[in-house]
Amino acid sequence: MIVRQLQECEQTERCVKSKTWQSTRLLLAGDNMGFSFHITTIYANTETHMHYKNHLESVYCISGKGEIKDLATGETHAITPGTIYILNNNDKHILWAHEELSLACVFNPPVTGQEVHDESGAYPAAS
Ligand code: 9YT
Repeated sequence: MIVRQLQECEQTERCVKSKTWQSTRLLLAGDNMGFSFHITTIYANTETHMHYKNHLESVYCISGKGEIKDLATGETHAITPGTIYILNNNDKHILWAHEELSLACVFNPPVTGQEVHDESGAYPAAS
């Protein structure tokens, strides 16, 4: 069994910071669970372009207010507490945080630890 605490992990290299977000990776590839689990904060009044070509991701909104645009269809969806969006087609998207967003994110395959977006909004493929 593995037991970890968000507030403790935030003080370690599990907490990765980028321009528009920070993410604490509570569960990583090295834990051999087949997925990774992160608590992500998206800073208020930001726009993040993402395209996880090498990963599937599910994102559950714990708190805050935002909006997501599916760039394949042009559709936008409100993100509010209780919303989950599931990038089952490696969907290219834009995420706006109208208020600070707290999100629970699951990646398959799991990320290894220090990934930040490349210029296309992706993380490298698992080796
Ligand atoms: C929602 C999203 O993908 N935000 C970017 C950070 C990502 N959740 C991560 O690496 O934890």
